[in-house]
Amino acid sequence: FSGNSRGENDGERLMRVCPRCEPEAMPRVPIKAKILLLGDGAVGKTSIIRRYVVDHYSDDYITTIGTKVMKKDLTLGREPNEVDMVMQIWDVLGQKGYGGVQETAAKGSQGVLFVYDLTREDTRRSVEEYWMPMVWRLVGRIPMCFVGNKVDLLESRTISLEYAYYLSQKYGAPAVLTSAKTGERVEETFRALGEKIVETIRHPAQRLALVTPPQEPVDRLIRVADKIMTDFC
Ligand code: G3D
Ligand code: MG
Repeated sequence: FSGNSRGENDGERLMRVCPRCEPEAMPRVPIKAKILLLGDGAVGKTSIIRRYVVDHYSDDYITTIGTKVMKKDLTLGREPNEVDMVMQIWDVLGQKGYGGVQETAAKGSQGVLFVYDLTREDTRRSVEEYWMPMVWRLVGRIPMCFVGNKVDLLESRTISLEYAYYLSQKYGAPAVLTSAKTGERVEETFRALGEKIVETIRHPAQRLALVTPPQEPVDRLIRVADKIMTDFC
């Protein structure tokens, strides 16, 4: 379109004539992200979520029945590129065999925290042998973060840090040592996952569900309970 004698276009002319007609800043639309916490029973998933969402830790053990969902708003990045995120955090019953409940919860998630207990080696093995294959089979390689929890119980961190480093190198994902009890690195963990999600949205990679070994046969009773809860959830 045409310029005037000053060489301005229409928009520039409008701004000069009516300086208050600046285009309004676009409202920031928050990104909604479904986050999943997965890991064996009693590794601290519920405690980590409680610490992050309500900043509270309780020694009263409450077994999660089925699935519980909590919400947390956060702002990521730095000005002027801040991004608002609404995290929908899913706390899923972490017992092997309850595959139906876990699979229902896994669908549509954008990020996952794989939690293990630093004092129980078997829970760490399960992450690679059970939880990761399950997520990859259902939703592909979504952004993830490894969380070694209960760091407050360790006398020495050396071996745990080495293992976390190994995991992060192997899978190209952050690996952190946390304590839901003291709050150490809990917030950073969720933020790191949030950043990964934003990165993935900006630079999407093709998501593929991966081929994984067959599932272990599970106890019939668990299978029945799983079926009932899956229908219920
Ligand atoms: P889960 O949701 O993964 O099953 P929970 O695990 O959050 O219910 O926690 C299981 C137990 O571990 C609880 O203790 C809880 O208090 C404890 N726990 C969770 N996180 C931490 C942590 O960071 N440090 C320590 N020291 N304990 C933690 P109980 O004794 O009730 O079984
Ligand atoms: Mg729980």
